[in-house]
Formats: sequence, structure tokens, C-alpha cells
Amino acid sequence: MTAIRTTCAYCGVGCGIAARVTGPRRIEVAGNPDHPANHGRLCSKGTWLSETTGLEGRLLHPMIGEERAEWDEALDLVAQRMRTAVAEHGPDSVAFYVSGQLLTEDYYVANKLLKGFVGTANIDTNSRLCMASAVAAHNRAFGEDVVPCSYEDLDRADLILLVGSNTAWCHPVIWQRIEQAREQHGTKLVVIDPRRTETAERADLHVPVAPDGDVALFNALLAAMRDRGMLDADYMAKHCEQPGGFIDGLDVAAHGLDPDIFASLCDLVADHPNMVSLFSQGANQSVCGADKGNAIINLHLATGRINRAGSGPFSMTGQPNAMGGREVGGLANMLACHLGFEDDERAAVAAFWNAPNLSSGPGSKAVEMFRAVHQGRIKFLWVMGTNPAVSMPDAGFVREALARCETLVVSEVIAETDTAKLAGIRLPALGWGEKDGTVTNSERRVSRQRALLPAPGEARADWRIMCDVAHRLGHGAAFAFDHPADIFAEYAAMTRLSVDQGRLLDLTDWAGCSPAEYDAMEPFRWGGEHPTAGRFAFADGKARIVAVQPAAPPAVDPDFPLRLNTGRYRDQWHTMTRTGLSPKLSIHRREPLVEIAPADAARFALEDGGFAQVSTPWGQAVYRVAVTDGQRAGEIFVPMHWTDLTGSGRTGRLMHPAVDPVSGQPGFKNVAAMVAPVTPDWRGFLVTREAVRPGSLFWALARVEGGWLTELAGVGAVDVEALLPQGVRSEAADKARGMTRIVVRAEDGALAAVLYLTRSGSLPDRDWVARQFVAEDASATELLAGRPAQPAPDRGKLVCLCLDVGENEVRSAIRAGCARLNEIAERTGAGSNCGSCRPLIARMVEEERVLASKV
Ligand SMILES: Nc1nc2c(c(=O)[nH]1)N[C@H]1C(S)=C(S)[C@@H](COP(=O)(O)OP(=O)(O)OC[C@H]3O[C@@H](n4cnc5c(=O)[nH]c(N)nc54)[C@H](O)[C@@H]3O)O[C@H]1N2
Ligand SMILES: Nc1nc2c(c(=O)[nH]1)N[C@H]1C(S)=C(S)[C@@H](COP(=O)(O)OP(=O)(O)OC[C@H]3O[C@@H](n4cnc5c(=O)[nH]c(N)nc54)[C@H](O)[C@@H]3O)O[C@H]1N2
Ligand code: SF4
Ligand SMILES: [Mo]
Repeated sequence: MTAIRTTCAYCGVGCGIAARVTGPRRIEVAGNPDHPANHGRLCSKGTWLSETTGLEGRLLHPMIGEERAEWDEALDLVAQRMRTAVAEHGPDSVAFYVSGQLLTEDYYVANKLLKGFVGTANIDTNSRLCMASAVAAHNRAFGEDVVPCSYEDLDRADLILLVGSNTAWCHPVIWQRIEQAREQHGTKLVVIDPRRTETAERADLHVPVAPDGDVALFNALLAAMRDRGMLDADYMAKHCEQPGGFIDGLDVAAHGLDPDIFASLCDLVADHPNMVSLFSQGANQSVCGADKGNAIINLHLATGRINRAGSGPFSMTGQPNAMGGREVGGLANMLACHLGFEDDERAAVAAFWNAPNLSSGPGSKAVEMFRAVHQGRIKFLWVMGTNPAVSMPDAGFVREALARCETLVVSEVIAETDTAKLAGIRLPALGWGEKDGTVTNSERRVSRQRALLPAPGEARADWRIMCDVAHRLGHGAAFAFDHPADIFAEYAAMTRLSVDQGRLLDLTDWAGCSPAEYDAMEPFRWGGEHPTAGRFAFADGKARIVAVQPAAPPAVDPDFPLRLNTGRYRDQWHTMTRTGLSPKLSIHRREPLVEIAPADAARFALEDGGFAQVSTPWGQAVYRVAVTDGQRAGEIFVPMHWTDLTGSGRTGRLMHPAVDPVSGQPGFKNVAAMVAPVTPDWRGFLVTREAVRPGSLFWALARVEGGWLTELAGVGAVDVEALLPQGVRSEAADKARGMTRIVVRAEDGALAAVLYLTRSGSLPDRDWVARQFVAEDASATELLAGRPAQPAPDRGKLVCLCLDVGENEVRSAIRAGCARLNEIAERTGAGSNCGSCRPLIARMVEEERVLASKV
């Protein structure tokens, strides 16, 4: 069995994978030691890709409404609807909403078709929700959307600032690289985040910035460096344009932080000229996200900490191909190859594509686009590789827009996503492990994704589906691609236009590459380690320091006095359509929590482990309560992952649609909100073979081995019949405690469901019940009792997914004297494979140290 080298499906780190096919739809995944992005490392999500290549839930055939259709019929209908919309309402009545999870080849075709041939720039991408502010900041500072750093800079930096990034969870392999630099090189780490995340816990300094306080903070930091004589006047004179008086006018006292913390931050920054600032959604997803990006970049420019080893402002990309999408013009305000809508750039693009109909100017950005759909101005919308019914702000409104759209086409790998359920036409796409193409990671490194498995059902590559429609629209000649290599070869040739315009994006070495060369492609990085080292992309070759000023904080609404922050869990990916199918990845967090400070929990009468409704002017959602001192009073945090199909904690419905005026990116991290306790009459959980959606006051669906675990709580009578499948039931009830336990067996004796409900008592250990569900010798008596007859040693919650190590085993090792992560790994195995649990183990070491010191 030879390994096939490919790239991970998930985040923008872009880890190389060596995968082996071990059976029908079965693969084994390992890190590729030769890939420069990860040198063999993978996090939990990459490691457990093997649990997501089955056919469960897949969309395998084109569907028109609820009817299965032939490809020809579906494609004819898509083309006809597009043609009619254009003929009756003009090209701007057509829109595509695409994704940083498409491959570069898909993205290139989507953009060429819509902007070049349909004649509208109404193509935007979920990167608008993700990277748009960083793009805007790059354009303003560098004259082009270029990341001026590389991963090697992390190995050489003496100080790393993480701004608005939960790196240990969201870019875990970058995190491991940072950990290695700290061990080997003594690199210092600062985390700037309102929450004390697992990332922040591990830092030398955690700076608990106020929500959206980053511009004030970085401006004050710049003023402090000015006062300490740390600015690099020489560098600025040679390489920067700056607005007169901007730096001189900055106020060092305006940081809004505890003065001691600010002083420590200034000392660290002053003492370590080799500094990298990594930033992600705490910076980008803000109504002042572009200004945050420029505030960070300004500090680097003014101190000359850029374009040299170990230094620079480094925007991390979220999705696997957020960067590739930006390169081929996935955003509504760009053309392909980093070109804009200036006359000469438009003319160059029109000539290269031989495009009769190139759009004359920018199209609608995501939030505007869905507004136009809602108002009926957009009649035809094609969504590919994204789930806007969940992930767009004000998702309730977006659902309404999708439901009323005359023609909604969705290209998906999964049959029933929240968005796909609203589509009139569904087209089955090839997924990760089935498709071929390229992705570009955070450091501009282009890598191949390669097919491992045959196409399931009738699924087709996204680029192929669009080319088939282009043919039907009469544009066959411009879309005569037979292989993704043909598309890549054309795109690479097109980067000549970028070079001609003085831009840095240059893939011309790959122009006209053959399919054989494409197949053999090794990961390569455009622009080298520091692409802006020679010059910046403005005509004068200089960068721009941008005069950014902090915006006034929003007025406090007495009805919604809290600031709601949202983000990610370590082992779930966005709307959970794929990671939600993996039992391993579902262990870490099985339900959505509202994290709240102890003082606020007291103030709003919330109990740890109870339930709370979070409301905003836009909607409501119900979560389990987690009281934590990682959260500051006045601020709460919820995950973005749960949807109408997976539970009551549907965060997208809570988000305001306010956007950054420059970038159009929504402010997902700072929404006015309120919490209130929810007191159900009963609560419980259910394990079933098929997913059940109780729709009760609180519920959350999680994958377990062999089935699904549903947490639920509600008021009034429990509709047990609606929850349980057919079969032979045994039941135990304890009226006094209002306890009901039901075990259902199928005709053949196999366990079909287990339900536990209680009004006031405690509930059995979920992990134990879930294990019984797949155990050969599961005993109904034990299940009804809610515990094993012979209690096994309690292993505690599973910590290490790879080596199957529980919390209590880890704690015993610590108590037996293991203090370093490597010792614990050697002793128990925990943290020795993917390493995603290492920050959690580090937290336990710290907790045990505190406990021991109290004795
Ligand atoms: N496990 C996992 N990994 C992922 C993803 C996933 O879904 N799951 N998605 C990928 C994608 S597409 C993306 S974009 C990235 C996102 O990666 P991250 O940006 O690291 O993730 P988030 O959790 O969205 O937000 C990061 C942090 O910003 C903080 N923050 C909130 N407001 C502010 C503020 O005003 N200032 C500052 N400085 N910080 C603030 C939040 O408290 C949060 O801890 O992750 C990628 N990796
Ligand atoms: N509240 C809140 N909301 C947020 C964020 C936040 O931090 N807070 N973050 C925002 C950010 S940064 C992002 S990136 C977005 C992500 O939000 P989405 O892009 O909506 O989330 P995903 O679940 O990744 O959706 C990808 C969809 O594409 C499908 N898919 C997978 N592979 C393929 C393929 O090859 N072809 C096709 N056609 N389909 C495929 C998947 O099944 C899935 O339904 O969410 C944004 N929304
Ligand atoms: S860090 Fe994890 S999710 Fe991101 S690319 Fe690497 S293995 Fe995949
Ligand atoms: Mo993202």
C-alpha cells in the first residue's frame, strides 16, 4: 500500500498528509514528514479525518426538490434559470456565494464564469466572514493582499504576539510549532484576547483586552515604543509613507488596560525586536477589523519589524483555501490574480479571458448579497461549499432570504444541511479525499489535494459542475477544461497580469503546466519567505502607515447589557456537517456551552451545569451553562457550531449583521446580549441509532460510536413516543425522584435506544452508557440501573483521543511526580500522538500544582 500525499481538509495551516486506503471508503491518515507546513504533525481534526470518509448523510445524486434527477436535467434547469434571470432582470439578479473550502480550480472557474461571462461581480465568499478585514488591511498597507511572513519566522522570533487567536484550538499545528520554539529558543508568548483560553493560559503574558479594544491598545503600544526611542526612523524613511503627525499624536495612556499589564507588554515588545504578530478572528471579525489589522501592521512598519527573519505581521487564514480563493478573486470587490476594477486592470482581464461581458465594477458583499436576495433583487443564487443558513450573521433573516429566493441551487457533499434543506436544486459535489486540486495556506504555500477514493454515487467535482453549466450557457470554449491541471495552468499563466501591474503574486513558472507536472507537484510557496522584502506593491514601492483611530465603544443597551463573543471548539469544524459525524471528535465538547464569569452567573441567577437562554435584538438560543473565571464579567462566550439540525444553541441567529465599513466583514465577536436562566421541568439524555431531534427547550445532538447521543431538557409532559424507536422496551421508574429509564431492544435483541430522564436527580455517566451501546455484552439490568454491577475504576473524562487516556489516569501520573508534558506522555501515552490535548494536560498540571501547594 503506497501512501498518497495530500493536504488536510480543514484549517489554513495546510498540513501535509500521507494517506493509505485500507478498504472501501476507509483510509488511514498520518502526517507527511516531508511537508514543510507541518513536518509530519497533525492535530485531532486531521488525525480523525478517517472517521469522516464514509457515505453517511452524503448527497449522492442531483435532486430537484425532493425528487432525484438526472445530471442533464438538473444542469439544464440551472442554466435555464440563470438565463431567464439575466434576460428578465439583468446579470445582477444572479449571484454565487462560495467558500474558502473550495479548491483553487473550483474558485477560478466560479469567478471566471460569473465576472467574465455572466457579467456580474455578485460572487462573494464566506471568506468575507473570515479574512476580508485582513485583506483590506493588507491592501491599504502593502498595496496588495500579501502576507509578508512565513512559518519559518515562528522558529526564529524571540517574541510572538497572538492577537484574537485561540491558536491551540484553531491552528493547533502552528501552536505546536510555537511550543517547540519556546522550548528550543526561549521564545516569549503574549496572548491578546478578552477570554482566558487554553492558548492564553499557556502564555508568558495574557493581555485581557476589552472587546474591540485592539486599535486603542496597538496605538498606545506604538506610542510607548515612540517614547522609548524604539521606532526605526531609517526604515520608515526608506520604506514607508506615513500621514503627517499620526505617530506623534498618539497617546500612550489610551490603552484601556490594567497599567501593570500594559507595562509588561511594553517591556516585552521593547526587549524583543524579532517579533511576529499572528492575528485571526478576534482581529478580523469586528466592525473595526480592518483598522485592527492596520494598527498591528503599523507597529511592525514603524519599528522596522518586517521583511526579515523572525519578524512581521502575520494574518493566519482560517479555511484550507481562504488564501487560494483570494488569489483567484473570490471576493466581490476583486478580479482574479489580485487585480481590481481599475480600467487598465479590467481591460487586461477581459483580454486574457476573451470575456465579452466582464462586470464593470464590484458586486455585493455577503451581508448585502443576502439582503438583496431577501428583497428579491437577486433571483438566482448558487451556494457552494458553505452553509450560510447557519454561519451568516442574523441567520434567521438569511434563512428567510434563502427560502424566498426564486432559484436556490446548493452544491454540497451532505444531503441535508440547514442551507441544502432550503434549496430547490441540490447538486452532489466530490468531497475531500475524492477531488483533485490545489489549496494555498497561510504562508502562501500551494499544495495538492489528491483523490484517494472513487467518486461516490454520481458526485462530480465542483469545477466540472460549473463548466457543464457554462457550456449550456454558450460559453463552452472558455470552459473547455478536462482536468484540474488545465485550470491551474491557465490561472498560473494569468498571474502574468498581476506581475505586469507591479504586484507580487506570481505563479508564472507554472503557466501551461501539463497534467503530469501537476500530478507531481511538490508544495511550493510563492513570494518566498518574505515577499515584500524587495518592495511593497504600491507604485513607489513603499508601504503605508494608516492613521487608524479607536472607535467609541457602542452605547450600552440596558436590555442587552452583556457583550456576546463567539468562536470555535477544538474538535468541531464550523457547522459540524463533517466533524459532527466523527465519534472521536464529538467527545471533547458534546454540547454548546454559554461560558460566563462567576459574578455574572450570580447576578443573573445561573447555575453551573444548568441552562440559560441568551438573547440579542436578533434572536434567542438556549445553552448549557459553564461558569468559569476564564470569562470576564460583562462578557459571555458561545460556540458557533450548533445549528437548527443539531440543537437549541443556534448562535448564528443571535448575531447582528453590523459590518466593518471598509471590509464588509461582520462583527461576530461583540454583540449586545442578555442571559436568563431556563428552568426545565425535566432533563435527560438519549442514545439512539438514528439521529433524533426533540426540539425541546434545550437539546444538543452529538455523534457517538454506533449512534447519537442527544442531551435534552424541557417543560411539561415528555413525549417519549416521539423520542424512541420501535422495539421491545424495559423500563425502570422512580416516581419520588421523577426518574424514568427506558431501554429499547430491536427484534434481533440489539440495543436500539436508551433514555434517561429525571426531574431532580442525577443522570448516569454518558461515556459509560455510550460504551454500552456498542458493547457485545451490554446488560439491560445495568443500563436500567444506570451503572455497572461491578464498578470499574473511574477513568474520568477522556482526555487523549488517540491513545484513549482518561483524566484520572493523567492526574495520577501528575501526582506520582510527572510534571512535564513529555513525562506524562511517556507514562500514560496522553498527548503523545496528535498533541491536541497537550494544553488541557498542561492545565491539569497547573491545577494539581495549586492543589498540592494548598495541602
Ligand atoms: N477547531 C477548529 N479550528 C478551526 C476552525 C473550526 O471551526 N474549528 N475554523 C477555521 C477557521 S475558518 C478560522 S477563521 C479560524 C479561526 O481561528 P481563531 O480566530 O483562533 O478562532 P475564534 O475562536 O473564532 O476566535 C479567536 C479568539 O478571538 C477572541 N476575541 C474576541 N473578541 C476579541 C477582541 O476584540 N480582540 C481580541 N484580541 N480577541 C478577541 C475570542 O475570545 C477567541 O478566543 O479557525 C480555523 N480552525
Ligand atoms: N457566530 C459566528 N459565526 C461565524 C463565525 C464565528 O466566529 N462566529 N466564523 C465565520 C467564519 S470565519 C467562517 S470561515 C464561516 C464558516 O461557515 P460555513 O462555511 O458556512 O461552514 P462549514 O460548516 O464549513 O460549511 C461548509 C459546507 O460545505 C460543505 N462541503 C464540504 N466540502 C465540500 C466540497 O468539496 N464541495 C462542496 N460543494 N461542498 C462542500 C460542507 O458539508 C458544509 O456544509 O463561519 C462564519 N460564521
Ligand atoms: S492544524 Fe489540524 S486542522 Fe489544521 S491543517 Fe493541520 S491537521 Fe488539519
Ligand atoms: Mo474562517
